[in-house]
Amino acid sequence: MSYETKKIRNVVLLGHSGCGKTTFSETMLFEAGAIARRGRVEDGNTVSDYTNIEKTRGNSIFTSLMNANWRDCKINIVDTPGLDDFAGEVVSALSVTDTAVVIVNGANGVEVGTELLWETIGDYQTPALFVINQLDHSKASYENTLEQMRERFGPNVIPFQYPLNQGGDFNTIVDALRMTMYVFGPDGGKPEKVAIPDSEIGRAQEMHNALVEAAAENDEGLMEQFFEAGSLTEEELAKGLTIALAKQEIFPVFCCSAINNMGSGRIMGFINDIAPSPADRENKALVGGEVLKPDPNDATTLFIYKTISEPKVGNVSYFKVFSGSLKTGDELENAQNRNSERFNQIFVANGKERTLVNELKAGDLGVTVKLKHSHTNNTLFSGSKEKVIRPIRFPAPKIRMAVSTPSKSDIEKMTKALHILQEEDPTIQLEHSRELKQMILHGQGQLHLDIAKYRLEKVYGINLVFEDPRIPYRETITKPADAHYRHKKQSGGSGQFGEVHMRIEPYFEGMPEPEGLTVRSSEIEDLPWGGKFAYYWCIVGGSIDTKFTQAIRKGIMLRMQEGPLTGSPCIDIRVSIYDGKMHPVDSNDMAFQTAGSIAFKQGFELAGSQILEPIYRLEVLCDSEVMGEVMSDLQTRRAIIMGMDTEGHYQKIKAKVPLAELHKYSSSLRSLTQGKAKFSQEFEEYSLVPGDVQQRLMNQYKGEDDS
Ligand SMILES: Nc1nc2c(ncn2[C@@H]2O[C@H](COP(=O)(O)OP(=O)(O)O)[C@@H](O)[C@H]2O)c(=O)[nH]1
Ligand SMILES: [Mg+2]
Repeated sequence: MSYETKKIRNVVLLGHSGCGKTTFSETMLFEAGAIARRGRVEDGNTVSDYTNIEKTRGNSIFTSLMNANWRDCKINIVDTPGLDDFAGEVVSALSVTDTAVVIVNGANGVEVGTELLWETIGDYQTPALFVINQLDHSKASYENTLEQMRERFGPNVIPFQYPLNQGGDFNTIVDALRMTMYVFGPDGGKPEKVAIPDSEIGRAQEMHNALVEAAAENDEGLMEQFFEAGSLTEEELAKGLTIALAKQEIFPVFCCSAINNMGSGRIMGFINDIAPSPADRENKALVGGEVLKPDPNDATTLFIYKTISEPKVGNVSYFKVFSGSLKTGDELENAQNRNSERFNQIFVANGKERTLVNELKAGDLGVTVKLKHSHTNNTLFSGSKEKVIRPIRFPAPKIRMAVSTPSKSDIEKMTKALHILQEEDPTIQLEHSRELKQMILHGQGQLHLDIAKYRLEKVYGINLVFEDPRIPYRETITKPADAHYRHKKQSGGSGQFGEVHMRIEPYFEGMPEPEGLTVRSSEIEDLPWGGKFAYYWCIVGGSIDTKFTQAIRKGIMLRMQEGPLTGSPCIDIRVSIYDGKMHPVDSNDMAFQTAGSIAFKQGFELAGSQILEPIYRLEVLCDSEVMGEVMSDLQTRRAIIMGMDTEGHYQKIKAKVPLAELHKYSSSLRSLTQGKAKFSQEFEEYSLVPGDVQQRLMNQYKGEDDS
């Protein structure tokens, strides 16, 4: 059955790892009759955590799409992992959903994950409601949790319910929106509706008035009505709440014990009645920020927000129909690569279960298999006018690790498997670094990479080895030097002879011509590894024929590529060839290439040669209580603190840190601050390494060179 856009609700479950998202999704499916029996995370039989690795680990690692019919609506439920390492899964879910259900663990209060996710919800401006879960927990405190939420997320956090009891006996919720009370039986499920006892009326009424006021505030007509009548009708209230929710002017708070199946039904009712359908949200979905209305009669525009690879099936693509509708057999064009794709089968999903459907209308989420040319972030469209959905901005990598396999014969298999992982998870990036002679895997954190390693072993039978990634150092010089070298080889057959005299200088933009030399020709180029190389031909009197210009240059470039100090590329150097000698027979390209290379090396070592290291701009956001630890740790990493600031609830530390000191920083920061910090890093510049570091690197290279 296909649903009209207005009858669709796309909901994403967000929250700190372990707060109960997956358990909550299970109760939603059960309450809606989509499953006959509730699974448990501990038993590895929930709909959402269906992959082996999730069952083994007992927590979610991938987003999972599920759906349930509630009254006349279809609720698409996207369950997400709570750990920051899987932030990529969260942003892809937020790019296709219209309401965020933020689950907070009533026993732990607001946790780091909740705070980090709140920032991301803010970036997407997604309407959000809160569910205080685990109210059956012995340590549960609704009051403390609510207070922390208000403190952290602001005055728009508005309670719609409160528990009459908490802890092991929890079974009663006062609903201030409906002004009624729900009492659950021992097995949870459908509660009994009873009147609010007199002792609670005052508190409930006060809560009710506050949410009526909040609803009225966002619509002039309602405001007038509210001032005139002092209240709103049920219908007006619903209208006001829908507007306020869609504008992120209110963040309703509900109560729940997902493990005991108490509370999810009411929340689904609220989602059905009040939460926005795809048609109610102004969606600047198109590249360029234009709005695309989810009009089912419009041409079809579809966006792939996730791809997984399944044995025996191949690619499974998860998508949202942003406009028009999709029918079985439809052929769409891929906006990114112009290929045409035929949708032979379209499905709705419940975890790993997929059910065939004939049609999906604008706003709906679905699945298809075996698309040949389409990937995550691709838009597919019908009709002549191409529309491109704004790609998901995945978080930048936070950790890098060199990878290899014990058996060389497995390298190709490993690369193929890593590319499949990358297709499934764009926050995993594989880099073939010819410079570092390593394959580097970039990810969001140690756990993220460990999961990739685990999957390569279990799914693809490849034993992945992690090694410390090398640092892309650079070499340069700090003062001018002259050098010359005569290459002479006369052993049986054709000999080799070439002599080159050169001046080598640090290159900088706008530097004066080489003193005392006559420049015949010059070229300045951008080096593939960054920086500049200036090559000047200053030969007068023909001591070296110009036909050898490029051979000498080639010799120098080979040495520039693998500098004398650590074998790292050299940057920002000017070489002026001003004299030399030739032999009428034995001079050839090879002779002058060799002479150029060795003369350059000698000159380089006389010119105050220095190693440069990549410096990253680091921004650490942390709770003020852990700022001291973060700062002193940064000092042990040769960091230069550039400034401190506050950002919302966080202290922000800006620093410049050598990449060499940032290896596994994500794990150290997490353990140093118990997860109460997050960071971003970006390449900033190259700068000279300190003397002791230079010496250590040169000794190390020499050691490698000698071995
Ligand atoms: N006491 C209690 N435990 C819960 C509740 N909801 C979930 N849990 C437990 O909390 C743990 C994490 O649950 P899960 O649904 O995987 O959380 P997620 O990481 O947010 O998806 C599991 O052991 C659940 O059984 C609840 O309402 N009360
Ligand atoms: Mg989960």
